[in-house]
Amino acid sequence: MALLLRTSSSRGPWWRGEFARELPDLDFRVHPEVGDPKDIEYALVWDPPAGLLASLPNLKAIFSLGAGVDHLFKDPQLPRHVPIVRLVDERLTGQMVEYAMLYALYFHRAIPTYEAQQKTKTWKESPLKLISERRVGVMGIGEIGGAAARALKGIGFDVAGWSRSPKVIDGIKTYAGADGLGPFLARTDILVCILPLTAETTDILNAKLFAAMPQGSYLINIGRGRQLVEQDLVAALDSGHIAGAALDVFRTEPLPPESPLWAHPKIVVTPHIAAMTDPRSSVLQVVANIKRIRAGQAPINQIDSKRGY
Ligand code: NDP
Ligand code: OXD
Repeated sequence: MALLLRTSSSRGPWWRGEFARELPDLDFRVHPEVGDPKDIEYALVWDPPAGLLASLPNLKAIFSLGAGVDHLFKDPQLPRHVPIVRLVDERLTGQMVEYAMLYALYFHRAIPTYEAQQKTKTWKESPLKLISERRVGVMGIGEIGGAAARALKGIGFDVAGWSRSPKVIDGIKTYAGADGLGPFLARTDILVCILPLTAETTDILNAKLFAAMPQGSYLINIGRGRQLVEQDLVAALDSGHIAGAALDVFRTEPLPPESPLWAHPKIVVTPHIAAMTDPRSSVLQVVANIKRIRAGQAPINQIDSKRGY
């Protein structure tokens, strides 16, 4: 019985080596070399072609190569009766936290202004707020967002979080659901989006949301590109209502050369690198879950297909 890896990266050989060490009896195959589809019990995938998973009749689990699973739900033939498991990985979470902290500090310390001034050899101080006066709002306070909120609080920001269901996190103001969104946004100077992409979160970063944030606030989007209405952000930046944005994820990836986001003076673009799955740590939870399934147990970190995350 075999595992099929489908990755858009060149990391097939790396994964093969990790599995050979951790689970030597596993027959490891890399898409498109599927062999007999009936052999495949486990699929470890990122953005699989539509119909691939449905063509594997003996699948026991679908493992996402990332924390997000929206890439799976794009496939109309996704076999929803098969357990879908996402990555919950300390290294991945740590990298996301680094990114959130990096750009929260970047905006807090007015670095975009100093970068622009350097181009014109301008020596001029900007006002410096206390970090405890800078209000950061984290949208999505699950595995990653919760860790980011705690880390941002740990370096002194005034942090709040927003989620679907009510939460209690020490030292963090929490808001939930549609009713909590307005008050959450009204107190947010730097918004960090770490939401999963679902029907409810698609286009959530739009003109109405930006209007509900204070004048001169900032956006960091490390959730998913389809959460952001890109033209609404450009309009909010051009009007000055939003002062700057750091974007790691985009509606179309790679970001097309003709996108106005590339050259916008108030936008930082990174190529979906806030975190990168590390086979050395991620293999351990896939192997642990295969062992659980072999022992007749349910895998951990299974997502709720109805909820979409
Ligand atoms: P989790 O499932 O642990 O957390 C998701 C959070 O979002 C939860 O707090 C959840 O609320 C909240 N949420 C979901 N839907 C809504 C909604 N409609 N309204 C309000 N809150 C909502 O996910 P992770 O933290 O592990 O990952 C989050 C996302 O980060 C991934 O899905 C992926 O899109 C993105 N990501 C991006 C990466 C990058 O490189 N840019 C790397 C890794 C992840 P509740 O707690 O109530 O369920
Ligand atoms: C993920 C990602 O979901 O890298 O893990 O985007």
